[in-house]
Order: sequence, then structure tokens, then C-alpha cells
Amino acid sequence: MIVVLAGGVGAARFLEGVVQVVAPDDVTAIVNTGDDTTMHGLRICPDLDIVMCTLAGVIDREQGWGIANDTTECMTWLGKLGGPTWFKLGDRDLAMHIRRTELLRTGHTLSEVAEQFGRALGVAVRLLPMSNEPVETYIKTPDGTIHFEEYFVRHRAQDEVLGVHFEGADVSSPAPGVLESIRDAQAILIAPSNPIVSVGTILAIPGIRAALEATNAPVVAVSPIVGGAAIKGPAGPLLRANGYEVSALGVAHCYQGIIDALVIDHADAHLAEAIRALGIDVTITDTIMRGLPEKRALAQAAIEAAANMVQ
Ligand code: FO1
Repeated sequence: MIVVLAGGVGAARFLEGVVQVVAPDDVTAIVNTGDDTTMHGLRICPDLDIVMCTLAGVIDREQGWGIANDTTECMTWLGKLGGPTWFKLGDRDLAMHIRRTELLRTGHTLSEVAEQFGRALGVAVRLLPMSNEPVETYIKTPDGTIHFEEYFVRHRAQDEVLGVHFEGADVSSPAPGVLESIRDAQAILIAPSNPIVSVGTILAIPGIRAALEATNAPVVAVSPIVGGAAIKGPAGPLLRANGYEVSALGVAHCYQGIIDALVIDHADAHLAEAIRALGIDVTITDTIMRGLPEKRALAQAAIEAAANMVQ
């Protein structure tokens, strides 16, 4: 079994490649739930939904989130009635949040919801939330501490980042299957997701970092930083705020102690020697996932890097 630690859009695209190389039912994704939030009384799980809908083939490909060909009737009316509209929820998307909220309210866990949704949407990859307990990422800015979605979507990641806090992480536990899958995996891949607020959140759940350190499986990360900038999203300011250089070398420092190998882009080949000096093996390839062939090639490179570690 291949285990993938996953954030949102970058991870979803990488997983599309992984399932080209490995049978989907042989893949488990441990997904960040630190972006989760409650809006209009509904529980919203952006990264789980992004990964789920991408693998189900129903994602809005242009945005990378939301459902393809969705309408916005409900949002328009929510606005008319004085509700907040900065976080765009399409009508089909809202159905997922309504159903999830009802299932959670009636005693189901988030793992059970993910399993039910996966079955309903025909997703063969096993999607595990990192935890069934609520863990929410907050960003400290000069004007106060705000939820990650408020920082990322409402403020368009424009605030200066002074710090990151994972509310509830210290008293949370890994969801069922998370530690077992890390222990029993053939290989563990860290998707090209944000090392601080996607992967860092997963690592903040008590027991997960230790399980990664203890597993016999090779652990291979794909750098989300190419040529000194994030492929997508606010990884740059978040890495910097946590004392890491915004480069593939900074990513290597961030994951040191957990990963055996790092997949970096040709643009960062000059950093390979410094990364190897940290005791981390390096694979150099094209990491920009333009289409399915590139996604498949990147997944293949990461899986091969893992296979090389066990030889
Ligand atoms: N991202 C945006 O940039 N703007 C939005 O209005 C927005 C709405 C949204 C609704 C549901 C959902 O599952 C995701 C949504 N996203 C939106 C994406 C998202 O919140 C982020 O990309 C992730 O949290 C980061 O992985």
C-alpha cells in the first residue's frame, strides 16, 4: 500500500498521477483537516472535498476547488439575506456540507463521512482525515489572529504572517487507520502541499510524526517550492514565518528527520548537494504538473525514489 500525506489542490493533482501508477484501492491518503471551518452552520472540509472531488472527476478544474458546472443560487440568496459571501459555496458543493453536517450531528465520525462520500462518488482511494477531532489552523497577523480560510481566501494571503497555530491539535488523536497505514505502508509519499499548513498540520497530530520516524517504509516528499517560489498558495510567507528558507532546501530542512528522499525540480538542481548533505536523497525531475502525463511522471519518480531506498 502507498500512503500519501495530502493537503488540497497540489495533493489532489499529485494523487491523480499516483493512481495512474498504482491501483487506486492500493492507495491511502491521509488528508489535512486543519483548513476545516464552520460557515452558515455547516461543517466545511476543503482539503478532503478537493481530494475527493478531484479523484471522482467532478472538480472544477479551473479553480481546483468546488464542483464543475456548479450554480450559485443559494449563495446569492444567502447574500441577499445578509449572510457572508466571501467564501464561495456552489449549490452542489453545499449539498456535501449539508449532508456531512447532518451525519456529524447524528454521531458519525469524519472518517465515516469520508468513507460514505467516497463510496457515493466512486472514489477507490481510501481517504482518511488526519483526525476525527476538530483541529483548525489560525494565522497570527499584525491585526490579530484569524482562521486560515480568512487569511487565505478573504484576505487573499496579503497579511504579514507572524505565526501559525493549530487549535485543538495538542488534544487530538489520529483518525482510525492513520497510524496503522503509516506503519504498514510499502512507501509513504508527501504530496507537493504546503509544508507548514497542510503537511505541518498532519505532523502536529500527536503520534503521527513519531509513526513516520518509526516506520520501515521509505518516506519521500515532493517539494512544492520550485525556483524559490511556491507552485501555488502561500507556502512562501508561511515557510519564512517559521524560520525556513523559501527553497527546496528550506523544504528539506522542514522535513529533516522524517523523509529519506526529496523530489525537486530541475530548476533547483543546484540545491541537490546541500540537501544530500542533510542525509536526504535527491531525485531531480519536472515537478510542474501541467497535465495527466506530467502528474503520472511525477508520481512515478516519487515511487521510484522510494523503491530505490529499500534496495
Ligand atoms: N478558495 C478560494 O480561493 N475562494 C473560495 O471562495 C473558496 C471556496 C471553497 C469552498 C469549498 C471548498 O471545499 C474549498 C473552497 N476554496 C476556496 C478552496 C480552499 O479553501 C483552499 O484552496 C484550501 O483550503 C487550501 O487547501
